[in-house]
Order: sequence, then structure tokens, then C-alpha cells
Amino acid sequence: MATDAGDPIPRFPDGFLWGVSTSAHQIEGAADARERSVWDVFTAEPGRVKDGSTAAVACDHYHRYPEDVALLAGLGVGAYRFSVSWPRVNSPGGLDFYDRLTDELCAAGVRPVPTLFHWDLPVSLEEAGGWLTRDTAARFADHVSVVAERLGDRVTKWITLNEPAEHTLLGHALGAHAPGRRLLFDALPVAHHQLLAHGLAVRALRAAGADDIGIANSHGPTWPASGEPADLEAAGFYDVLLNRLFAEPVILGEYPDGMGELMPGDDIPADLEVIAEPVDWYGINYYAPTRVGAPDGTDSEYGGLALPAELPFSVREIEGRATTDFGWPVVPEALTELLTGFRDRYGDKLPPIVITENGCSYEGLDDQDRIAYLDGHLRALHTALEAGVDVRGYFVWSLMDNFEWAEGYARRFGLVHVDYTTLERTPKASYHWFRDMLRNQG
Ligand code: IFM
Repeated sequence: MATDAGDPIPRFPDGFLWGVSTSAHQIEGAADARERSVWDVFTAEPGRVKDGSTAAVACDHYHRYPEDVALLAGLGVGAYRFSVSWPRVNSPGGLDFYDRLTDELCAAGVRPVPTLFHWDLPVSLEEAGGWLTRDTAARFADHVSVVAERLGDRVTKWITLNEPAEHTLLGHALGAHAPGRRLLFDALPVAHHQLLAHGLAVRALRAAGADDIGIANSHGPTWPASGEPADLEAAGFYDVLLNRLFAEPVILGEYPDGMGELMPGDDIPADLEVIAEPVDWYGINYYAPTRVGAPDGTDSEYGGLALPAELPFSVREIEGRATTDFGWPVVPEALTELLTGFRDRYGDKLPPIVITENGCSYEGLDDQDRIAYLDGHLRALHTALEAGVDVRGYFVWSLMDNFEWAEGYARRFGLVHVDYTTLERTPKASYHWFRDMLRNQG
């Protein structure tokens, strides 16, 4: 891949927050020290995870967190985004782990940034209806209050949910992720209830005194396959489903046209008031743009995901681009397009942005492709800042290789390599590159 290697990454503003991200189920292991989650059930079913693996041990971060915090300190990041496992918090002594982790981070001078839900719903709640049930949003607010009460003296920056779009689409519409439901458009209540949970969580965090709160939504530009009306219509619909459906309730307090009517509940305007509870910043997870056309009557496959023919769109290849090991196209300039597009679409209503995830899967310790990916995306991010988009931080996905959901351990996103037999951590070339980049930033 072509890079501007050698040229330093341009300087970001003073106070810009640099970090790396992980999530509980993907790294912690210690499954016997917590209640079961939907992912424990899902991974136990044959054929659900490509390599047949589970996250029972994963990176064993639960036991090895001091070593991992030392890696963060060595990297020189200002912040670490991790997630708090709801099933662990429900289990005796579970919150103690996050207490210890928070103390360790603070002692190392790394700011803790917990995400309060990253897809690992407790099985007990799934059995009560999961995200198809409105009550789960209220239960989430209770969970948030418990965590905030315990950690709020040291944690000042919070993330409510991770990628409700993917959890709706992959987990409930297509059945590719836990809890494995294949409801297609009947999965829409899952979107509404997660958004409601987000709004209730913001209120619970404010009640606990928090004043630095965001959400991590995944977004990417949608590129129509052609200028034909059928392709434009399909791409517009995809954009609503993956981008606008999750951004607009939070940012504008409204659903895109026609979507509010499809949502469950007696009083959607009242719910939207909760969902639009002001956030202090808006988190964007960005990986790649998507090229979308009219349905072509066949099942298709995109980055490991099976897309059934009955969807009202089809995902097409972006030609002429390098792809990551996951098959995702590498298009750094689409990050600039995404951010300026958000600014143009939402104007003054758009809160400051934080890139809460960006990264790529590649094999190998000498991961020059990852360096090129990060280099290109940081330049693209800087271009967006120069164009006047208010971006306040950037987090790499991920600190270390981990359990990549339905792909198992086959996809390596880490700056640090994990040997899943010995659990030994080895910083990759990209770790050293990112550390040096941060030093240059001063
Ligand atoms: O590993 C995931 C993460 O859990 C959510 N965002 C995308 C990452 C890479 O697929």
C-alpha cells in the first residue's frame, strides 16, 4: 500500500485525546468468574464461530491486566477505552475487577474510558426478551447507575453503547452474531430499545455527576453502485439503516422519515426526548465505506457476512482498492468524507466528534500494512480537522489481538500480538510506530 512514510503525521491540536480500544468479551476471559452472556450461549452452538472457538480464556486480560496496562503506558496513550461486562457486574466480586483496572490505569497516567455495553447481554436478560423488550433499557439504566456509583470517583469519561447498529443487524436481523436471531426487519425494536437505553444511561450518568459522555456508533459513507435510480434508492436506504437511523435520534431527536412509525411503543416522541438527552461528544467507529446497489436477486457475502437475497440492497465490491485480511477495502479519504458529511448534514447540532474505533486486521509482527492503514487514516482525519470538523480524539481498534466475534481468533486487529497458546504479548511494528507518532505529537 502506498504511504507518505517518512513524512511525520501532521500535528493535532493540543489536548487531542489519543487512545486505544478493546471490549470485555473479546479480551477478558475468566468466564467462570461471571454470569453467562448471550455470547457464551452463541459460541457453544456448533457452526456459529468460524474456527469453533470461544472467549472463555481469550487474552486472559482479567488476570493479566497489569501487564496490559504497562503496555498502554509504554505506548504513551492518554486514554484506554475498555468495556464493562454487564454479566460480570452482576456476579459477586465482578465490579472489583473494574475497580482494580481503573486504579491501575490511573496509577499509570492513562485515563479510563469505559463503554457500558459492548454486546454481551446477560443470559438472564436475554431469556426475559433481551433487546426486543423495552424493559431491558430500564435494566441497563440500573446497571449504569451501579457502575457509575462505584467508578465515578475516578472515571470521568463514559461511553454508553457500542455500535447498536451492528448489534441490531448482525445479532438480531441476520443471526450472524449473538443472540443469533434472524428477524430481518422485525429486528427494528432492538434498535429503538438500545437507543432508549442510551438516553436513559445518559440521564443515569448525569445523576451520578458525569459531565463527559458519548456513544460509539459505527458509520461509513455509502457509495451508490451507479447513478441509476434503483441503485441510488438502494444506497439511500442502506444509508438510513446503518447511519441515519442511529445518528439522528441522538443528534436531532428524530428518526429519518418513515422509520419512527416502524418503532415499538406508545409514545415515540417522548422516547425521542430521552434518546436525544444531550451528549458531550459523539463517538464514531470508522473502518470502510460501503458500495451499495439495488438487490440483484442473489445471496452475497461481504467481509465474512452472508447477506440474503431478500434484503432491499446488495453490497458491491469497491474495485481498485487494497483490502485488509477481513476483505474490507482500505479507503482513508472516506474518513474525511464521512466527517465533513456529518458536519454538513447536522451543522450546529453535531457535538464534537471522537473517533472511538479505527483499525484493520492483518497477520504478522512486522505489520507494515497496519502502519500504512493508520498513517493514511490519521492524515485523512487531520484533513477533516483542517476543513473545520471539530474532532477531539482518536482511538485505535485494538490494543491487542482478540476474539473477533463470529470470526473467532482468525482476525488480528491488535497493535500487540497475542499468542493464544502461551498468552504471551508481543508488541508489533505498528505498536512502535504508534508510540513514536505519539511522541512526535508531543
Ligand atoms: O471487534 C470489533 C468491535 O467489537 C466492534 N467494532 C468493530 C471491531 C472490528 O470488527
